[in-house]
Amino acid sequence: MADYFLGNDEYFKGIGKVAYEGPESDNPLSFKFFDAGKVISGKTMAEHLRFAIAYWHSFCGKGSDPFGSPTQIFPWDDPDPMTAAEKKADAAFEFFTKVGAGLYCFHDIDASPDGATVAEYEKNLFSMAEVLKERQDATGVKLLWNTANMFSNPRYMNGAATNPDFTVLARAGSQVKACLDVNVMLGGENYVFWGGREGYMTLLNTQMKRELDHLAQFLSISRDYGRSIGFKGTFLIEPKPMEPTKHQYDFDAATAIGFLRNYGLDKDFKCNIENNHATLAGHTFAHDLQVCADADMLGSIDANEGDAQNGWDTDEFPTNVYDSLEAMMVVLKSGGLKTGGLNFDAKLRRNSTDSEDLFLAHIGGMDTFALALEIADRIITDGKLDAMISKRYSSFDSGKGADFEAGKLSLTDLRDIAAGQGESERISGKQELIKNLINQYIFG
Ligand code: XLS
Ligand code: NI
Ligand code: NI
Repeated sequence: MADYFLGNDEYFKGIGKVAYEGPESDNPLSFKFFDAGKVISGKTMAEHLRFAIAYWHSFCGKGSDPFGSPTQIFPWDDPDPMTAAEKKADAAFEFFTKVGAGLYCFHDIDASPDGATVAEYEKNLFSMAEVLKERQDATGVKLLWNTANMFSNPRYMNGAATNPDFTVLARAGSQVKACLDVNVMLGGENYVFWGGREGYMTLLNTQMKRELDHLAQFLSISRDYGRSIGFKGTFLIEPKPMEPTKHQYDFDAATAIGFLRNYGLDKDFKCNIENNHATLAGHTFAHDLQVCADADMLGSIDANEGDAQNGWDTDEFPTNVYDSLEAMMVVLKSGGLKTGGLNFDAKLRRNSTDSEDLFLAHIGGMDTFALALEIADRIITDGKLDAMISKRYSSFDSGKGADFEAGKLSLTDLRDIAAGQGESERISGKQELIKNLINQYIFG
């Protein structure tokens, strides 16, 4: 990956390319566990993990919250919006190359100023896409996915594709069309729909079925347009149960997959699973990943984590090795991330205001997933856990259990088998043993 800032203003002054220095290093600006070129089961760590940087949190989010103003002062700010956007792109590519992430993700209006009209919006976006293309070519950094922000502008307060007002739906369509054009220009590997306001605040004013039909129709024509202009990648739905709506239609992986299948969209769409969204839905990260893996719908991952005591999307950088490890076990067993990636949809805390903090946050996230990858690979290759699981289900491997799986037994057959077999043994699930074993793999 070529360095980017050479010849431009350097925004993260005094910070060079982050290198692997190993677990003994006391240099905070080095990787302790992420060793990009290290081969694990036939692929390098970088190939397995496919890290991506989220433009919005890292280069747009200024730390404001409902109680206070921005705390971040970006050296790439500029009073002229197009100049600011170009400087931001320079800062972003400087960061990508210094931290060593090969992929990035952005919303349209993260990268380019919004417009008062469709034409103005398109003009800004297409001109910024040229800028991004140049930076991609200069550095080798690639686009994991882009998306349309159809939730911030007040016009989307009642939804975008599920808005009861057709004029708003049409405007949303204009954004998706432009974003797909840009995706193809930039060689994006996926295209994301996160339906932040696709849901309702109260059922008392909502025709839910009609809104879901509209959403499906909107996604279908977006798919058709994307395919017609040569988009060969995967469309991704990013489930989230709520926030900002009271109820979001893509509640969790199972709901999103049911919706996609119901409307015949499951050939072109997969899921982008975010840890903090899964936990908001009352699941674990691994649960939503497993639901996708089992349905061959695992597209990509928004790597972050929530706060166990909070009921909202706090978008923290992942540092929890245990959760990440369970996630990586699902990913590895399902054949890896393929065209997906690990996108750090995570933000610095409001009071993390040093320019090195963005590096430290990403280094921590990358190291966490590197550890998770190594340990998950060890657990899988070792086979002890898998052997325990196989044994647990072995009554279905042969005899009547296998006949049941093959659809050869009726309910009456089950009755007759049960009548002749006596009481079942109690077979322990061995949860305590398994958890101890995992700790042994982590710390042993
Ligand atoms: C918000 C979502 C959002 C999507 C992209 O909760 O995670 O950031 O990833 O629109
Ligand atoms: Ni996300
Ligand atoms: Ni989120």
